[in-house]
Amino acid sequence: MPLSTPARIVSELASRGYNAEPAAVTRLAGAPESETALERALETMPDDALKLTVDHVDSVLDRSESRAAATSTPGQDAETGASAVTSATEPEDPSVSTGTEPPNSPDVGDGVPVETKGSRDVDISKRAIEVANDMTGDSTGTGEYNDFVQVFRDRYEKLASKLRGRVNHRPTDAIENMAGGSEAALIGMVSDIRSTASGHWLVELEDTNGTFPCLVMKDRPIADLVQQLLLDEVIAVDGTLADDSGILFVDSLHFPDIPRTHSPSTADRPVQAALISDVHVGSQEFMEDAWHRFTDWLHTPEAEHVEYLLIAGDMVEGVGIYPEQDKELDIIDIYEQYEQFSEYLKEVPGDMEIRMIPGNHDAVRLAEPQPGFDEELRDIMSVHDASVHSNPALVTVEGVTILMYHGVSLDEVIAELPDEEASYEEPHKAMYQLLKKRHVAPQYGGHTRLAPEDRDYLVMEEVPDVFHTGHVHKLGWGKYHNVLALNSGCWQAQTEFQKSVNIDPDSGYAPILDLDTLDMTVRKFT
Ligand code: D5M
Ligand code: FE
Ligand code: ZN
Repeated sequence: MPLSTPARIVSELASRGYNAEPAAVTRLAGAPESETALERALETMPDDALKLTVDHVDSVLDRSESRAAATSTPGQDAETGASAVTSATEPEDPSVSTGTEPPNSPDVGDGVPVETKGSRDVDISKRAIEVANDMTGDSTGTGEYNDFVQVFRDRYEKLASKLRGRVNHRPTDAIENMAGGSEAALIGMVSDIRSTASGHWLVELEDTNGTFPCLVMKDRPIADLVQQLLLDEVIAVDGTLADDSGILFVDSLHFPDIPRTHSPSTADRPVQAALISDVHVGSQEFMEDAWHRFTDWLHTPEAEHVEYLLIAGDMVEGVGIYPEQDKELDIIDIYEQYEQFSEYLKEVPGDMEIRMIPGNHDAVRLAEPQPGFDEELRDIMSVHDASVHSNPALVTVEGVTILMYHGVSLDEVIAELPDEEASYEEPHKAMYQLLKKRHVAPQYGGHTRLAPEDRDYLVMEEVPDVFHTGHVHKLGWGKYHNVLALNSGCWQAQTEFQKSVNIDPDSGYAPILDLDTLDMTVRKFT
């Protein structure tokens, strides 16, 4: 049997009762004569060793550099691989300390490859996880015009219901018939935003009965709010009708928003979740060594409370996502990318509960909501009993409701809104805007594509306790009306495209959330 793929090497090792470091498997797979190299490596392994290490494979392959030498940088502990550990409870003030615990991975060669056992003492009977808003398998949309009408109607209804208590609104066609000069309010979807010749703002709102023009004067404080508007979001306005009742002069503007009184739920025991995204397996820039350090760390007593792993999309690099992307692919076959991703998932302690949603690099439709893959891919990714949900999905972990959304709309929010409200440097602030609009992808037709379904799965009907996104490859978090917004960075080093547009990704960080306090600690594995 030719040992051409990592999966075959792993099963060959397992059949002989050995574990292996994943990097050792990769090295063997890449060797010109992998079968011979594997035999030589096993023959020359120390008698008491049960795990084939990358160093050992390197010595067999006569490679000059070892993994530790290749990856250590000043300030890191090449021996433990744990590197610098960043720990912070306040986003503004991340204190840095250095990891001291060596990853302790007592391996038991029982035929389960690249899995370590026995270092974690967890009681899985205390676990509780529920998922809502997962539309996988329930897609009804045909992409016809009527579906769009239906989904926008549903969006309007759901978001208008959040605004009804705040204004005494009338439908657009009734407002046209009100007396000039009277007070009026309406709730509508933003269908146009224009500045007038004299610099005021004309915002057109649409409800199920028609549209109505609303004027925001440039010198009013609410003019700043117009800068935050996106097309297709639902807002309420209050104001005075012009003499001919043809336009509303706006006095106040309201977003559906998160109530300031929101009081998040917490777990009733010390338990943690690692919230990551954008692994990009299959890309030449996938940071394999950082990933190994992360999964090694998960096996240490220090990570004993980390019982959940949530991955917010872009598990693999995908194929044909961006022009010229193929030049930076390490694995060109999409199925092989998922198979390799599964190998990396196997490194995660077997007792951990894993939940994932797709992103724009994954092999599902790009239009949102994205279903949680087809049977075949779910099967490939089922190595760890991991579950896949749709993008977005609402995952409640021991009482803490986490809205998982990949985050393509963040590019849109950042492009459209002023820098102080949304920037790549502070991705959590762009997330605040989505929370305020109670919709994960308000504006349709730019970066974000929409698949019309019988209802709008992208509306935030329920207030989440935590909002978890990825996509922009920047790490940032903060609280908005008591909701923790976290954008989780990535496991991919800077790509050629990112270099060309000056995106400096935050790679190799694992944000760890205390589910009992909603405090965050960020660990760095590069
Ligand atoms: O995208 C990561 C980030 O980089 C996200 O903000 C989009 C942006 N990006 C990356 N590559 C491209 C290209 N080729 N065109 C436009 N924008 C890009 P991700 O989708 O996770 O790779
Ligand atoms: Fe990504
Ligand atoms: Zn993405």
